[in-house]
Amino acid sequence: MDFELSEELIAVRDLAREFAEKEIAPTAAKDDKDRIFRKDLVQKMGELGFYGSVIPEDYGGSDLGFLAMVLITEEIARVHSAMRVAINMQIGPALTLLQFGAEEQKKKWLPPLVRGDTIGCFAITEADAGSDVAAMRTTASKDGDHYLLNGNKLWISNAPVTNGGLVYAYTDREQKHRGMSAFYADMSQPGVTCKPLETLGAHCSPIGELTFENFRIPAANRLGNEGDGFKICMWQLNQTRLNCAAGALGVARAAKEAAVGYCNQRSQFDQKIGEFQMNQDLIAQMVVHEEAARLLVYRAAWLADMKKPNNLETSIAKYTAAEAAAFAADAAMGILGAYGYSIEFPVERYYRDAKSYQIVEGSSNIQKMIIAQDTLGYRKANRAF
Ligand code: GRA
Repeated sequence: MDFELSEELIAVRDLAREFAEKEIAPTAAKDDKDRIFRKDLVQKMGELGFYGSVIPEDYGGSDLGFLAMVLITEEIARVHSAMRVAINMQIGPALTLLQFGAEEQKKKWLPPLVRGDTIGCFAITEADAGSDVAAMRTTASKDGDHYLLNGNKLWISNAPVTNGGLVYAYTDREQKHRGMSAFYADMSQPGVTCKPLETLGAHCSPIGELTFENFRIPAANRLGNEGDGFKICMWQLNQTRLNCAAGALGVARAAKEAAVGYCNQRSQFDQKIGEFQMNQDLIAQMVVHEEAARLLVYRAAWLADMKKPNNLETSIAKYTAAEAAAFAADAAMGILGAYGYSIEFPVERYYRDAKSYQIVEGSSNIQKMIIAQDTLGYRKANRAF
């Protein structure tokens, strides 16, 4: 077992760290406060190849792999978690197109997603279909060589700014999950409207509700066959879950760094607050949870790079990293006290952003369900496609 990163991976990680610290950090607090979508930064990340690490060169990527993707993602999320969501909105559709798209579809849609010219999204969730993906109601009915999409997608990241992404809908509701299909949709076409929504955290990641009313999608935009949608969706969630796991790891690290810095700077009762054992307990737990999460996230990425099934390992990594982020943000706020609670300092942003990781891309409870059911033999989490 080799725990050393290659020189190439170290260089990629350092590039992402430098970009995050020089270009994202200076305005992160203000961008968060003003809820600004930094399209310029999203496109710069595209220029730097941050979305292309998992995409072959033929389609505009660098093919560096999943380990590169998680290293980049961790560095970006450490500085501003909302910018991590932007990465996921590009690589989620891109990876799914790469896996299930026909050659023509890949040639057409992948390079602009990798560059950041297309601002991506993926529309799965609905008002009554969160954890229960198969409960979605959006339909796609055949109309000549098009489909007419009708329905509402809720909590869709990038909804207010997207011009292209994946939409999942039923082509045959009678077939339950086996009647779901996946489409690539040009979101700049008429028939889709967006109502922007606001959330507790991730303020620089615009989110909203998409309403499709007789929205026309060419039949040529379907991925795979009619009825393949649920399995495509499950495959996609496994990829985007790994990105979230890496993002949570970045937030856990940021919160720990803030706590450590403050412990060494702040004195009370004539000693540095790091000397109090109750704070040492929190620091130790932060370190342990973060390190465990890092090893699990890197292992899941390594398995993906080896083209080995990794759904179970990704769920374990996502759960561990999300809990590590939530713990670290909460502990950091305890250590920083009023300075943590104040909006003048970044810990309250970490706290708000950390919470999202226990909810998105399959909640912590969904990850636990997958892990436990696999262990008990009720479900096989790992599948080969
Ligand atoms: O028997 P079959 O042939 O019909 O197949 C079944 C099963 O074998 C069928 O699907 C197959 N299947 C899979 N196939 C390939 C199940 N899992 C997989 C897989 N991983 N790969 C039905 O299976 P089932 O187990 O009966 O399905 P279910 O109980 O309806 O649902 C399963 C499950 C709960 C795991 C699923 O619905 C799920 O993952 N739910 C969580 C939803 C989720 O993660 N949503 C994320 C929304 S997007 C988002 O959060 C954006 C965040 C943005 C950001 O911050 O980055």
